[in-house]
Amino acid sequence: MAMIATTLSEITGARLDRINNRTAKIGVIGLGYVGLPLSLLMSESGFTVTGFDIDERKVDQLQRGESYIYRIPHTEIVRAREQGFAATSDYAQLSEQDAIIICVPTPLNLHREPDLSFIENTAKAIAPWLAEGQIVVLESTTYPGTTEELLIPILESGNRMGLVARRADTQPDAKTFQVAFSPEREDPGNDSIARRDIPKVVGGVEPLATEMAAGVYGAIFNRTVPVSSTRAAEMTKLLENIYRCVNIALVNELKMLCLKMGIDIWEVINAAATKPFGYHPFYPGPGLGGHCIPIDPFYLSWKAREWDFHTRFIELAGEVNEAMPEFVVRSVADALNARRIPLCGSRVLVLGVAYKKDIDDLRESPSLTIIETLKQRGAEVFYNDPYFSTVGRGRHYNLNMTCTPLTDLHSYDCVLIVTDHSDYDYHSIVRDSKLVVDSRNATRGIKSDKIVHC
Ligand code: SAJ
Repeated sequence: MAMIATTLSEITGARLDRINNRTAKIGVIGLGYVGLPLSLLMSESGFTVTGFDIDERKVDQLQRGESYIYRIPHTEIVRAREQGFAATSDYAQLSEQDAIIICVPTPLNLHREPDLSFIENTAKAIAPWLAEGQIVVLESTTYPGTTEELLIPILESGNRMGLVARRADTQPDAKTFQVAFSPEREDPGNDSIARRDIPKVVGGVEPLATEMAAGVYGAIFNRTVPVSSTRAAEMTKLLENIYRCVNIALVNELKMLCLKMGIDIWEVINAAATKPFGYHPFYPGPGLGGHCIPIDPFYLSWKAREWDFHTRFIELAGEVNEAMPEFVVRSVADALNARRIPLCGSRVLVLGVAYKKDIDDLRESPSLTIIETLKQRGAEVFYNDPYFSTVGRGRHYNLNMTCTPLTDLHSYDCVLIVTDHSDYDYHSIVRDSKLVVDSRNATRGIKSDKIVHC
């Protein structure tokens, strides 16, 4: 990106130079499935990276060269440590950074409203250590306006240097820091595309912020996509995830109709997917999991109310997706009933608690809701998941379950496939079970009257 022709303070200019020649110091706050991979990529590209996290256990593990994320081998941590990466919970070290990137969670609270406490607390932790000319980038998925209405006021009011965020109308002699928003685009479990090949959207409060942020990310992503504002960048991310949420709800609804009509929705989707333009396949499932797709759309719904605007698509998609776990439980009850077995008192083995296949994350997993509902209906519920030896908290109460081995499948009245991990041998599961209810089409191609799709 062309250098912004502007009068930069000497300090800011020096930081921009270090960013562009990759000698900058980068602080990454929040070392989870977004912040840690980002830190490793940044280290690899030459920056000196310091990871910040409030969880001392994570910091200690990283300092020892250990990984706590299934898909990140400890060898990558060791290599980053050799490249100068360090983890700490001493936020005073933020003052030494040229750029500070915030990768903290943005969940919903119990009333399904945005919980911005992680961003708020992180902003308060940064403010006292803020230094002139730094670029602060928020990556956490949130509603348009968060960066400029929540993050910046806390940084401006809490810093000790009288610094203000640089805006288009900032006085030339003001002591400033820069702020941008840049959404993360992680797809856990998807190794089909290298992280550096995923274009990175960047939106600054003003052009210098966009340039500095693009300079940082340009070192690790093959393409940065500058947009005109932080709000445009915040909304870009929400559009991406709302698009998924609405289209998944669409196929979930069509699946329920096709089951009544005796049409194989999976065959229909695969046939539609042969269209080389204007169509992208989504697949029905037991409900939406993960800490993004089921949550992000409601950040926008909540914000839209400020304009008395009702986001009907988002609400309807939410209703359809949230009803899927109940639909799965009803399907199990109907399948057992057809075999003269009441759900109450039946033995049901749930395959998969992760929110999607081949990953070790069960946040918002529909499996947890399905297990709780089956228990509430009186079933004796067991689970198996190669990624989880135990399951503690469910959606509403502690499940306190231990992974059941995949043996004696015939001892269960029903084996319910909720997460279609690749590790499973579906042929032997069907062979050894009395009844298989399949919510993922994992048994496709297997002919058996023991299989019920839902
Ligand atoms: N799901 C379906 N049918 C589908 C696709 C997904 O039922 O056709 C379900 C999954 O089983 C899962 C949930 O939806 O329970 C979410 O899956 P996901 O892969 O859409 O979402 P995440 O949270 O694992 O990752 C997504 C990213 N995924 C993809 O783009 C494929 C991306 O949307 C975001 O970068 C990321 O969330 C994020 O962090 O926002």
